[in-house]
Amino acid sequence: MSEDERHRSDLLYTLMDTYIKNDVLSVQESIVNHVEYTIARSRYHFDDFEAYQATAYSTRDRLIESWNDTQQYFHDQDPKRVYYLSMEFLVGRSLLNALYNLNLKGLYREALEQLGYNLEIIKERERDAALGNGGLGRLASCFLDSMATENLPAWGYGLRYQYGMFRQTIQDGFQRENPDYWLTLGNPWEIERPNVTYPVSFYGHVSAREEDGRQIFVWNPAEQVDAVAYDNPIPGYRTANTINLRLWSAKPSREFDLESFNSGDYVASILEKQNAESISSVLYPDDRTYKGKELRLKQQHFFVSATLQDILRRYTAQHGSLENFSDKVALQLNDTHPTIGIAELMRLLMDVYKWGWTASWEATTKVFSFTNHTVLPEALEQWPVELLQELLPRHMQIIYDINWRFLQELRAKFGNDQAREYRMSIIQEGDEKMVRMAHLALVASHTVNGVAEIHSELIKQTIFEDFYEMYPKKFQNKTNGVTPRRWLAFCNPPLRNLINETLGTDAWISRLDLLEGLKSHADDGEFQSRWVEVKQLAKAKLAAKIKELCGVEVSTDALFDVQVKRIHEYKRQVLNILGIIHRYDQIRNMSEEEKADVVPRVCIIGGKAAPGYELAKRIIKLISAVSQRVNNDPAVGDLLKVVFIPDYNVSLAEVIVPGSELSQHISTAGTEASGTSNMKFAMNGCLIIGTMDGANVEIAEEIGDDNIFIFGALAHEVPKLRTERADLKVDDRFAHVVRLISSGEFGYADFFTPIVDAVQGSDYYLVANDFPAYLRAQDAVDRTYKNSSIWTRMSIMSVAGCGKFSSDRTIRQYATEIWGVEPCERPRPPNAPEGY
Ligand code: C3B
Repeated sequence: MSEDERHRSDLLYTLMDTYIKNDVLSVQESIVNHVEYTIARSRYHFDDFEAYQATAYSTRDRLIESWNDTQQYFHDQDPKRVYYLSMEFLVGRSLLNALYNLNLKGLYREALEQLGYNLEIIKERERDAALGNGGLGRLASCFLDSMATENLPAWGYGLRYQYGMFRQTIQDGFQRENPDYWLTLGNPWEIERPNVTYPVSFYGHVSAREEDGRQIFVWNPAEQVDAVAYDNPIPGYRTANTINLRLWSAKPSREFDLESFNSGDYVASILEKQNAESISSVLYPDDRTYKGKELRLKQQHFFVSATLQDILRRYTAQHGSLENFSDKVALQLNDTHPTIGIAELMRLLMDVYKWGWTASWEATTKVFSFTNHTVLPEALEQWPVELLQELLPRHMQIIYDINWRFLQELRAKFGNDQAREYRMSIIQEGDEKMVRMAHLALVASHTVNGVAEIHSELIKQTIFEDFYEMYPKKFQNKTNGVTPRRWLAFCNPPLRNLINETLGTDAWISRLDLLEGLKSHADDGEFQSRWVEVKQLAKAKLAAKIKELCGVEVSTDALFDVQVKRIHEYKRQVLNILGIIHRYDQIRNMSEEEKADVVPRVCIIGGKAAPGYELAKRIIKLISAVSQRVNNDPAVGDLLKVVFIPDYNVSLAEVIVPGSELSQHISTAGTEASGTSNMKFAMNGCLIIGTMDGANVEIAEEIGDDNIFIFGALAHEVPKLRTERADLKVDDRFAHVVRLISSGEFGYADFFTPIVDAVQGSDYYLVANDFPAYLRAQDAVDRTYKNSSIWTRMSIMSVAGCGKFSSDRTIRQYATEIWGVEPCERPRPPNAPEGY
C-alpha cells in the first residue's frame, strides 16, 4: 500500500464503523434506517412485509462485510479455487438461515420484538428463491452451504432466472401451472454488479487466417447479449467466511449492432434488442427429460461463457497471465447442463488467449470434473448437430476436433472396433446427427462421479460401461449429503434443543458424526417420551399447514405418512396410491371391532409434474380423486385421510420433514440415483419405507436394517423381471385395486386409463411385481407403530446414524479426492463480536 492509499484507508476506517454492533439498539437502528432509506417507507409506519425487507437488508449488510473481507483474504492467500457450475440452485428462503449462521437470530428476534414485530411471522413473508427443479438444484444449494462452512475457496455460478420453478395450484384435482415471478417485490439478498458484465455471442460464421505461421479461427457472431452479474452472499455456519453465488442475467448488448440503429427503424431495433433478456428469463421445468429447445442451449452457453470469461479475467487480473491456471482452478460440472463450457474454454484459450491446441486441451482436461445424477436415458442431453452448428459454429468445430482425437485414442487402445466407435463417439450418427453431451463431459473431465454407491456402480455397468473400460480411473463415487443446518438444526428447533441438551453440546451441527452419541439414549424411557413430545409438536405444525393449504382436518394421533418429491413414474407415486386404495377398501369393509385395531393414518403426498408430462399430471388427479373419496367416506372417519399438498417447495419441506413419521422412497431399484430427502427425513427421526435404491442402501447400512422398512426387487433383479413381466402372476389385491380405478370408483375412469395401462401392460417400473412386498412392509409399519417404545427407538437410531449424510462430509471428499482444494479460513477479526 502506498502512503496515499494508507492515508485514505485510515480516513475511511474512521468514517465507517467496521462492523454493525451486536446490541439490540444498533440492530434496531440498522433496521429502521433501511425502512426509511432503502425501502423509503416511514419509520413510524411499516407493515410485516416491509419489516421483513428491512431486516433482510440489515442482515445483508453484515453478509457484505464478511463477503468483502473473505474475498480479500482469498485474494491475498491465493489458494487453488473451485467453481461449482450449476444451471440450478434451489435456494429457498435466506433470512433465518443467515441469522442462524451468523449466530444473530436471538438478537434480531429481540430487536424486532421491541419494535413490535415478530421474527417468526415476518420470516414467512420471504418468497422462496426457486431456481431449480428438485434434487439436483437443492443439492447445489446444500453444497454451497457446506463449502462456506468448510471454509473452501469456492464460488457457485448459475443463472438468475426471472421466473423460477412454476407455482402449482390444484383446481378440481388437476395441476395448474402459474408463473413464479419471484422478483416482483425485489430481492434484498442480491447485489447487482452492473460493472461486471461480459458479452456473450451466438450464431454467425467462422473465418480462418494465418498469424505467425499458425491458423487462427475467428468467430464472427451475428448476435450478442450482455451477461450482468448478481452476487448472492452465502454465509458459512459460525465461521467468518462468506462465499459467493454469482448468477447471470441477460441484458441487451451495449455495443453490438449499433449500426442497425442507424439503418432504419429505431423503435423496432430497440424492441429487437429487448429480446436478449429472454435468455435468462425462465427456468425449464422439465425434470429429467431433455427437450431439444434452442433457448435451453442458448441458456447453457450464455451461462458458461459468462462464467468462464469471469474466471479467466479474475485469474489474469491477479496473476498477470494464465500461467498455472490449471493448477489453481477446479471446475465442477453439475450434470451435463454446463458441458458446452468445455468447448467454450477451449475456444477462449485458443482463439482469445492464442494458446495452441495441446496446451489448451491439457488445461481443459485438468480443470473439469463431472457429476452424473441419473441413469434415466431420457435425461441424457443430446443436441442436434445442425442446431449447435447454427448457434455456436466455432464450438461445433472444436467438438469435431475433440471427437477426432478421441476416436484416434480409442483406436489406439481397442483397435478397429466400429461398433465401439459408434457407441462411444461424441457424435451420434443417424438421420439426425446429435452431439452427446455426456460423452463430451466424460472425454474432457479428469473425474466423473455418481451420487451414491449403488448409482456409481450402476453407471459403470450401464450408461457409461464403455467409458469405464477406457478410463477406469476416472470413475468415483461421492454419496450425496444435505446441510444439517437448514434440514435439522434450523427447521426443527425442538429437536435441536433436545439433542443439544442430551449431548451437552451443539457441536454436532457442523460435525454430524457426533449424533452417534444419541444411541446410548435410545432405550431410555424418559428420553423417549421427550422425543415423542418433540415429534408431536412438529406434527401439530404440519397439521395446521395441511388445514391451511388443503382445508382438511387431520388428527395428530394418526401416523403421518409422507411422499413428497417430483411426480415421476420411476418414483412410483402410483405404488403409494394403489396401497392407499387397498387400505381404504379394507377399512370400509371392516366391522367396528376390526376397525378398533387399525392404526389411523394421514397419507400426505406432494410434488410437481413437469407441465408436458401427461401421465404424471394424471397421477396427481388420481391422488386428488382418491382423497376426495376417502376423506368424505363416513365409514372411514379418522382412520384414513389422504391429502395432496399443493406447490411443494423448499419452505414447505421445512415444515413437512420435521412433522413426518414415515416417509416413502420407493423408486424401482436402480432408478433413483441417490435421493436426498430420504436423508432429511431420517435426520428428523422419520422412519423410511423404501427400496434398495439410491442412498437408501447406505442409510440402511448406517442406521441398521432393523431401523428401516426395506422391500422390493433388487437392482440386479430388475432387468430379468422386466423381461418376465408377461408371466407374472398378478396379486389378487393388486388386480382388485386397479379394477376399482378402471371401474370408475373414483370417477374419471377414462382419464385414468393410461395409468392403469402402464401398470397392467409392460409395467416398466415393476409396480405389480413389488406390490405384495410393499403391502407386507406397510403391515410391518402398522405393527411397529402400535409399539411406541420400539418405534421411538427406531426413530432415535435413525437420527443417531445420520452422521454420514451431512453435505459437509460430501464436500470434504470432493475437495480432497476430486478438486485438490484446501480450506482457507479467514481469521476472525480481532474486535469482531461473537458470532461474526
Ligand atoms: C436428482 C436425482 O434424481 C436424485 O436421485 C439425486 O439425489 C439428486 O439429483 C441429486 O444428486 N436429479 C435431478 O433432480 N434432476 C436431474 N436432472 C437429474 C437427477
